[in-house]
Amino acid sequence: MQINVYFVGTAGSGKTFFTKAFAEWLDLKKLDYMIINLDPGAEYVPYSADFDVREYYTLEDIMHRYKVGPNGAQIIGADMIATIIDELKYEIEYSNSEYILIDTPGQMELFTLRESSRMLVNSLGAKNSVMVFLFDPIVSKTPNGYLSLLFMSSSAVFRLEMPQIPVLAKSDILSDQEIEMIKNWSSNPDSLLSELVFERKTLSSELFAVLKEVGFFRPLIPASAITGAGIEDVYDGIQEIFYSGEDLERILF
Ligand SMILES: Nc1nc2c(ncn2[C@@H]2O[C@H](COP(=O)(O)OP(=O)(O)OP(=O)(O)O)[C@@H](O)[C@H]2O)c(=O)[nH]1
Ligand SMILES: [Mg+2]
Repeated sequence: MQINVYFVGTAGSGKTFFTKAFAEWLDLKKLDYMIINLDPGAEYVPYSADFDVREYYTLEDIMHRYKVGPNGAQIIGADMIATIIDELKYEIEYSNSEYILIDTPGQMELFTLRESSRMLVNSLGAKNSVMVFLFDPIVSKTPNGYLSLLFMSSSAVFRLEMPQIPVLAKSDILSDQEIEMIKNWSSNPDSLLSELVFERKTLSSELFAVLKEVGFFRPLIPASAITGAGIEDVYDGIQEIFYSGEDLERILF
């Protein structure tokens, strides 16, 4: 079975390095994979990509060709993903790898909100896809920051309609206490509610209740691309989604 693993998260949350660390872990397990870079703006990637969107276009090309600034170019670049789908699909089929690791563009909305990404996901197979969502460790340290990221991770599920594994990224820069505190918020929402600081109490507590009710709170997996901590748990999470016989619709809330 071919499994597509999308690494998604806010800018700088660690997607690219996590893709690399996950690939190295698959290497150790002697599992077959392919790495795909979908970020046309990446200056440097620490892995050797089997398919790199920058071979087709880069942010710089787009800025010159369409006379736009970096933000406009990012959006055009995200939409241009649609033009390389057939080629990418062919390469994936040709490689016959079990794991397809997909490093997505810097700003998460470039991937989660654009129609071309949905086309890509559907074309490569939505049913055999999973998203590893990286929670930025610094933002996650405050109750309001963590809740905001939870909204963003929920919107990615809502938009891309695939199961998600929530990961507390770069956990090596957090203390054990901080990791425990954030993990506790993710698995025990009421512990978070008591710490949230809001001016407009009603709105926030109602939104909170919806997230809780729908089941968006799920235990975060602390992980680090530097120490390798948690990578195996992420792998186990993927196995559970695809091989435990659980109903995928249920996992999608
Ligand atoms: N301490 C620590 N630093 C990390 C880890 N993962 C990534 N970093 C650092 O965080 C920075 C951003 O990491 P990237 O993997 O490039 O993040 P990204 O989400 O791909 O970033 P963009 O694609 O530019 O949005 C880099 O300087 C990395 O060295 C980690 O597990 N621990
Ligand atoms: Mg990146």
